[in-house]
Amino acid sequence: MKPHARTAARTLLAVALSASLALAAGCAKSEDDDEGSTGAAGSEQAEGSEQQVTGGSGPTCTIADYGGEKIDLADATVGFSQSEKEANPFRIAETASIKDEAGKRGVELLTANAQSQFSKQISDVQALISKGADLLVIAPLNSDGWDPVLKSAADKKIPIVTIDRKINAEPCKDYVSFIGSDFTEQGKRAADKMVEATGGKGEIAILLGAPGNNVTTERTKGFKDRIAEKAPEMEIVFEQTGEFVREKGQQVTEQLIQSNPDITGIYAENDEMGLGAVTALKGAGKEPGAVKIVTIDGTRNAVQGIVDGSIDAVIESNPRFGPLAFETLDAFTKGEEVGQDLVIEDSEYTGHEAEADLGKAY
Ligand code: GZL
Repeated sequence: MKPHARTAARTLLAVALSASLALAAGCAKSEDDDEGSTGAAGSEQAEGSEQQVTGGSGPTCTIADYGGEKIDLADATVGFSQSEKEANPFRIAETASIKDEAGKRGVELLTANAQSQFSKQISDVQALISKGADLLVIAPLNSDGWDPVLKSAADKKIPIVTIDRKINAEPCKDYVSFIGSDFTEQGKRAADKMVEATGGKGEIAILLGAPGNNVTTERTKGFKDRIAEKAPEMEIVFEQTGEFVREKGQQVTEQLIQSNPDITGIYAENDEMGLGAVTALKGAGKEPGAVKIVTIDGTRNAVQGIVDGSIDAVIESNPRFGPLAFETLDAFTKGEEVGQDLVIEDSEYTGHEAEADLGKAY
């Protein structure tokens, strides 16, 4: 492990940057303490696809806020904790993006994957700390239960950046900053697409994400509020968690079809569950498109489902945090003021442009 610049007082780094970043594919060498592999497939991103950042006007942090000293990112070791097993393209693309950017910048990267087990994620992060990580980037599985890690990091003044899901702790104090999507807005946009696809009438079902995190809570609230606002006649007759997993999404949809054979539409809170629903509906003899399906993520298979007519719309949840995370760490460690809460804009895929847009999906 490259000797890393250590400073007596490590600073909690706030990362946020109101700028747009072009994303580029690349390769990275990383020291995986879990997977043991090195290198990363370049995340396939459409040339010139940009990650627009909003939220720079929110509360900010500076190194002076923390009384810490600057850390030279080039000499630092970054620990990355991934939450879910990389069977889900969202997680594959997210990890690749972090590895790609670390490799491009020549930053020493340690990675760990909790395989969707929260207790393992806690021990993963503790291990990254003991292996000498100067900075931590965490994709949390759950929103609660982080106190032991926050204390260990604070004791060593190791800055934590959370990406993707939020943890219930104080930004700019317990952790540095959050970088992620507006999940409530994603739910609202999914509702708009559901109303469009169904004409605002009929009975709909929700395949809920995994419990215990803000993504599921916010995607559900955004969707329900918008349906109530725009299509009060539509009735949500079924909601059950598929835990963001394809097989579970299929199993739950099989149950749904038993109890509600004439369901009008299904809102799946991620593509993997939506694809499971497609399989279940096909198995029940339903024609593609007979049940209107709207999902969230923006994976290649789901966008292909739009092309095939089995899915009506996909709202993107952009997992490509690498360029933004490292750009903001770099900016901050140079002493620039950064925000505490970075909301990344997400695109969407619908029938007309899906085929042409397939290259942008992950
Ligand atoms: C969203 C992320 C969700 C994805 C799912 O940012 O937390 O977790 O939408 C994943 O695919 O399981």
